[in-house]
Amino acid sequence: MFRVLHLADLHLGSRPNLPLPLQEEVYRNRNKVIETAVDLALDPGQGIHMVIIVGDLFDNHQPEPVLIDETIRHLKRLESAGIAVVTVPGNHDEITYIDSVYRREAKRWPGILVTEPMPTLITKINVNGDVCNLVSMAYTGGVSKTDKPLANFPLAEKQGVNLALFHGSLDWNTGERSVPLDGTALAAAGYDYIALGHIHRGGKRKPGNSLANYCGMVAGKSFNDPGVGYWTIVTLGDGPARITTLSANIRPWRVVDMDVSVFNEYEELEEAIKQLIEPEDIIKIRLIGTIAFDPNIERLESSLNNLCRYIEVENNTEGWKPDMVSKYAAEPTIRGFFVRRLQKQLTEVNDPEKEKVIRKALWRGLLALKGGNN
Ligand SMILES: [Mn+2]
Repeated sequence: MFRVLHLADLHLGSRPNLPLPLQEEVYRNRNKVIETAVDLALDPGQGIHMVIIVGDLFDNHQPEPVLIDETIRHLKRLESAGIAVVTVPGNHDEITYIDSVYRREAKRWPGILVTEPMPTLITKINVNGDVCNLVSMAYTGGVSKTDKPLANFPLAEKQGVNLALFHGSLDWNTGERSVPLDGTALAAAGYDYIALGHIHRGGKRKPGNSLANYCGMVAGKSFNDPGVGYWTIVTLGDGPARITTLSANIRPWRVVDMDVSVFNEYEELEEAIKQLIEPEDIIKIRLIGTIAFDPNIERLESSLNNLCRYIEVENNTEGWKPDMVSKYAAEPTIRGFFVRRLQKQLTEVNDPEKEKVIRKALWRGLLALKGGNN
């Protein structure tokens, strides 16, 4: 039996889209995720025997030299402790280029560095008394044949644990740019555990009797790519593969949807947001629902920004509250005339794109008629 820390998509060296100096601070802190991962693997309480990095360890193929040195230093700590380390290049840190970090540093890279361009039985290693048959590949532009989903997988060995590592996707019909994997062929290969990278939000799949799993990105890099916030540990060689997760205690990029339909004025909205933000937050508030007042995004952001590390507010509301619009429409005023005119257009339009434009015009027009700089 052995326990594996399954890592992928750490994207070390990714620079967050935040204002300086916060950007630099978050960048430096986020790069420490490799040190934290190695500390976890070395924690005797975890009983980890092997660490696998299934692609996109770095955010690009030429990370800054300091980051390379630090990463190698931490991976060496694993090697020194007798923990097996396997690194698979991904699509961000592609091995394809002549100046790729994995070509330049191949000689001093700790543990096993996968370089074969097509699915191959890389090696058989002894892990905590078990034979581990390792199948993997390193996507190499112009050499790896990925015009069709990969289907040519070496069959599982009869003896030992069969572990496959792919920075690719079983979900390629969703249109993502990735190394496509044929699920039927993968099921037929009969591996015990298929460790996947590439899909940052994580998720399990069941090709045949195998267990495939995207461990996901532990530490997020943006509001759109917020990370899963947990470590993935897999137990192998003792019955079917078992996955356990462990909270990484990494501050997430928080995204909160707030329905503004219940508020009657700006001050109520501002107060409600104040109640939910924490001092350590890097947070995005998405306003949804219908609205009865001008949410004034700039005013919100500037009055809330010193209550946390960073706040972004996005107006995703559908527009004005219907009862408010009806009330305006009944007025014998220019505003009433404007609303009636746009309402008429809304009943006549049958193109959804044009309808969007009219709703936007109703929104902007009413803001303008309330005065101010709109
Ligand atoms: Mn990735």
